[in-house]
Amino acid sequence: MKRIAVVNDLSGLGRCSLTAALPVLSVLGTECCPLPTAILSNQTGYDSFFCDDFTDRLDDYLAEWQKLGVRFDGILTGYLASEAQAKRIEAFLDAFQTPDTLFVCDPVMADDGRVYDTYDEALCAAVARLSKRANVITPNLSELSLLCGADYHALSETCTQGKGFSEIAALAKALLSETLHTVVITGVRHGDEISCVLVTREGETVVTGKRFGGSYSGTGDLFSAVLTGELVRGTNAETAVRKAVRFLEASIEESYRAGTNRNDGVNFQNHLEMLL
Ligand code: PXL
Repeated sequence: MKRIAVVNDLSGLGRCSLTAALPVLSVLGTECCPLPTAILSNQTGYDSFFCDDFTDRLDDYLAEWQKLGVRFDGILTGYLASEAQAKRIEAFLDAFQTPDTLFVCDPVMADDGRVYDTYDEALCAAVARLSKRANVITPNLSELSLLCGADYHALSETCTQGKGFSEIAALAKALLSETLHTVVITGVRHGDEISCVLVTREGETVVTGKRFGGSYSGTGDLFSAVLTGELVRGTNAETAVRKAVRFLEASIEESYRAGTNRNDGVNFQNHLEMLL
């Protein structure tokens, strides 16, 4: 069975990070091995939360994994708490990333053109370093702009009019390297639709779904988990992205109709069978 290390936090409420990755990767027939970065009572979008940062425990945790000689077919990283934590994750990659490992980095930093309050310049620089050693990255439009030094507002304006895809694809293409072979720009909104732009060495593909309501907690984590599980199993990138988009579309539609609070995440559980 393929084994995937997921570097992310465990949030009791919010259906995001590890509580999103675990069921998705399991349904996809892969073993999800959490490397927990923090334990939270609930994700940070709620008015208040308890957070136990796990950074200081990571070295001991990883020492045991090294003793066991464990190998991973895939590594997926998401939200990071601090630059110090990012440095430990880089050390984890130094020890566990091999030429046979697929490293998927969700370069979480920003949304709607705004860098998250908890992300300072040093942490954003660390995320950019992680992105450079990844094989696959899944930035949203704000994160793509940061990684490319592009103007988010101009880019988002062209997208709103539904004609910005070639511009986005050109930016993503410039990021491709010997290591980085796939960029998926997620959540590009235009009218009542939302698209993902997939850019590989072979070319670009736009996958579009219907948009329901605003943004919900955890959708990026569900997306990156589906993508990672499928790619590690050998599915081609376009099929993997289409599967992820359809799964998210169904989960978000159900949540929208049920009036689910955005902080509680989406009702993905009834749609896991789409991934079987
Ligand atoms: O997936 C988003 C996410 C993950 N982890 C934590 C968060 C959030 C979103 O706000 O707060 C702790």
